[in-house]
Amino acid sequence: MRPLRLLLLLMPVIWSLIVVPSFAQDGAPQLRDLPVFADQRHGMWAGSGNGLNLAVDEGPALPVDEDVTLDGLPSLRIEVTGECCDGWWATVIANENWEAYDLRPYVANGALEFNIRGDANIDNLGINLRDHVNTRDTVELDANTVNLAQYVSLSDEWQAVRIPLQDFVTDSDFEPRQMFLISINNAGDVLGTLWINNLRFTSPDVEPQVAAIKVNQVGYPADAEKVALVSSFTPDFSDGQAFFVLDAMTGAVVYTGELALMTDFDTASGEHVWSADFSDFTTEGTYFLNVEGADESPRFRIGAGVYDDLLVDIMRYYYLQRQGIELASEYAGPFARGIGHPLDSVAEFRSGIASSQDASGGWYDAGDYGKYVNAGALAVSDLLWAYRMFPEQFTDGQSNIPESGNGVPDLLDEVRWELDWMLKMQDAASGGFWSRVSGTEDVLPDAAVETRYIEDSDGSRTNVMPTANSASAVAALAMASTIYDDFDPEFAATLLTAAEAGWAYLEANPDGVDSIPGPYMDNEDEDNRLWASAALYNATGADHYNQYYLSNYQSFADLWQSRIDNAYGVGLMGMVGFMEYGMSANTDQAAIDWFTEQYGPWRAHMIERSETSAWGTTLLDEDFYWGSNGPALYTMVTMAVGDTITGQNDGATLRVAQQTVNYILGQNPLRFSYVSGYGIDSVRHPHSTMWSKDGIDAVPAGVMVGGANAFTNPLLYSSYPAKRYVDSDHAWSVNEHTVYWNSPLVFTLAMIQAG
Ligand code: 9MR
Repeated sequence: MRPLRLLLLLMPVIWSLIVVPSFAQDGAPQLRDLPVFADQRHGMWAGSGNGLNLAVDEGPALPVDEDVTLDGLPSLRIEVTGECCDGWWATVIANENWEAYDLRPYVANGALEFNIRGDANIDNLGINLRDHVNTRDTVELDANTVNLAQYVSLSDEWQAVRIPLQDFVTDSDFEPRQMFLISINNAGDVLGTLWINNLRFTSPDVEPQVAAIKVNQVGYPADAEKVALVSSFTPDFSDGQAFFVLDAMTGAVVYTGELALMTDFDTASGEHVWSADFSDFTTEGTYFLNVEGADESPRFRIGAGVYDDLLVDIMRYYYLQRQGIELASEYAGPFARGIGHPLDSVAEFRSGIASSQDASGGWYDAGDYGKYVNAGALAVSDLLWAYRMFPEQFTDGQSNIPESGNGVPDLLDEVRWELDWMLKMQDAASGGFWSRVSGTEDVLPDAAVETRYIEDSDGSRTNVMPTANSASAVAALAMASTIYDDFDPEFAATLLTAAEAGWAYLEANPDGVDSIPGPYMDNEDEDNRLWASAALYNATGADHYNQYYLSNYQSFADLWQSRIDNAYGVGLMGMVGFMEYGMSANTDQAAIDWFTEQYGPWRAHMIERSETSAWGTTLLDEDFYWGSNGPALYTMVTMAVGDTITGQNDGATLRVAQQTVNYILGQNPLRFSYVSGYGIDSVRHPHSTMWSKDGIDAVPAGVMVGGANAFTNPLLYSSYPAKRYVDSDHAWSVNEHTVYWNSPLVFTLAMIQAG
């Protein structure tokens, strides 16, 4: 045999001997096993009928058998008794919170694997995978059913079973991006017992490589630092290698630079990362980047006002989230709809303490239809901070909402929609605030005609107005009163009166009133009280509020060291209290000095985090929790306000803000823009009941989702925190939107636009 031919024949062997081991150490990691059942049930249903009887536990679900184990793991027991006739039994096994699995990389060579033992005569089982795609005519679609008997002959001994995913998906329209349950059922009348252990998806393959060049897919202001990133699991590029900026219209090279290695191993992505700095290229236009060995980058713009449209759409998101109003097509385009949840105007109290209450208006919180006082207060605060700091960015007529043209900046009209609702959530007698309107229904808003409830009861407690939630409403209303005073003094006075009545409620309940269990439950009211006192001091100048603030602020010193939320978040508002006080008139010098002393090192630490991260944000690996895009942006709000309070003006905050926006808009390990409609590769399937069910194969532009989450969703394939994400409307822990995540993005974009 000729040597070359021998070499070619041996290539696969050489490849596996040389390249694969090196991949394992320096390269893409092996795809994680995705759990279905290991030692606990998550989502599951089981049932039987017509003469067959499947043993079930409460749920109903398959029993977990702790006595029949393998490798220290229990098993799921399928125990069928009865008479044969036309009987059936079935079970479906989902996972955490019934969220979707992203099986795409597993499909080529992966498998559903498990161990099994049992009676030989119960092997005639159908096993299938089911997806869930709201935008398809058939929302839930089964792949091909396989029969267990094709893969194993059952016996009393444990046997390992491997069912290739190809057997399920070949010639099927099944959508592996949104697999959400496994179904197992009898394929005939079979009786007996079997046990399934360690059910999981596996693959011999490694994690897929995302396209190497990462840019902000919207673009960069001409005078901003413009540093794109190039990254890959293996060292595919080199320090000093040329990169090119090309004009998208002509294809001409307009700038040449050199890649600079940032890190050999970035723990957020598992990749080598290089930077491509073209900051000194400032000519307006549309461009893309090229590097030899990589696909060309998505297009991006350089110029003035690159975020103008984006800012408007992100504001318009709130209009589209409005409850209690018909959205006319003139303003909502294809997303026009009738009044959602019309019975909010006669909401009932869960405790039945009183007759109905008008709780209409405000924004739906997120992909669900809840309306929450503390989450809303945070969104209001961010949006009003944006106006307070950068008023020239917000004009009347800017966002095509019904109030456009009324002489008031559209942003303030929009926020007023929420404030009016918040006022309705206040109890006139005590001044306290009920915390939420719940009652999510899985239908379009205008079809949601069931009674909605103000949640005010918890066991024997009735008419509960939690003090943490009440204090957050007080703070938001007090802050708003100072801003609306310029446009509508009467409304501003109403807001202030409500805020002061709310403060009286807080004073009447010094020991606090606990929350109602459920979303955004918050039993620590001190931070909200601090926030409220500062906002009321700013609004009134009354010494009483000043004294409260001065007596309490130092007990929040640990916020400057806290790693949680970087700055603030729902239920964690002490930092915003500092911000409110710092921006007030006639402040106590010692309190301002204290702020300045604490803020300096905190700010330096945040800048250091940004400089240390290849991706330029302040997120540490441990910050990739539910809604990670939020804290990255909250940090920017705190830095911008903190800089103003302390007179800091070195440009670092703007730089970090730009990098954070770059990250959100596609300069991230997934090369993915987390804002719908902005970027060639951007969010298309946010978790949202109304946009999933409206029959429109598109979602509004300007919706930012929560982003990578390494903690609560074990169904995502990547081993690296910044890649734990899937654009699936069935994956709410990574792909939901909220009013309090879009809000710091409004702020941060306004900051960048203001320059
Ligand atoms: O943002 C919330 C996150 O921190 C929690 O872990 C999660 C589970 O309780 O809930 C998130 O908030 C959701 C809220 O409960 C309901 N509206 C949508 C919110 C965003 O997903």
